[in-house]
Amino acid sequence: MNYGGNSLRNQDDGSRIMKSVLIGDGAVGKTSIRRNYLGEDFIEGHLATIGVDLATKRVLFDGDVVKFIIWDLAGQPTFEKVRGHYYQGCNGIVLVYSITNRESFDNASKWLVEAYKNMGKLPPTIIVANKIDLRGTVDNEVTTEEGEEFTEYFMEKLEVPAVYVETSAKTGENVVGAFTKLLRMMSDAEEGKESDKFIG
Ligand code: G3D
Ligand code: MG
Repeated sequence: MNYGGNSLRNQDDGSRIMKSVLIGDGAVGKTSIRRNYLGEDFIEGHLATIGVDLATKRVLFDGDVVKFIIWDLAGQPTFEKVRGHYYQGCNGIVLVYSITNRESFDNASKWLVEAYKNMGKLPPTIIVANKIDLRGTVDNEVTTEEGEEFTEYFMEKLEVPAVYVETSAKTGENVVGAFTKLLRMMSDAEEGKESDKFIG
């Protein structure tokens, strides 16, 4: 079975397909971010047996219509085995934690290691610090500096293009900006691969 991959083309209309996967602890806002980004007009499905949501939408990117697929993985450890499958063929990763939940930040590296184990070399990744509308309302919140430092460390350690972004799925702040950055990185990575073919 083919769940997607690089340089995929939609069989219906030839448009590009980009596939990303949302990871992170439960309740950090993964589903909210995805819904906020995709708006009302998206197709969603749920694979109850393995706890995976799938949403897809045609988005305009670089003047091109792109079929953007977002897998939203359930955080339950019981699903760990089946989850591996959904990393395959992803062109981008969205790792989410909540600035109001330090544990979700501490677990961020575990999520990336899981992705790394399943994918080998990681595709472009955005590290999303969500719930910034709640800044200043909780003790021990995760700071911007910590998020940036983690992103730097991870980029060097796993040699992956990554950016740090702060969002609020509640107010919608920077949600579109975050996905636009990811699409840009995904597209650049794909073009890099294409041009490698000609150089090599
Ligand atoms: P998940 O998919 O990662 O498990 P959800 O997380 O998207 O289901 O969100 C978990 C809860 O956090 C939800 O609240 C949701 O409304 C809230 N939430 C998500 N993003 C934000 C945000 O940016 N700011 C604030 N203040 N809340 C957010 P409920 O109460 O429905 O469980
Ligand atoms: Mg969810």
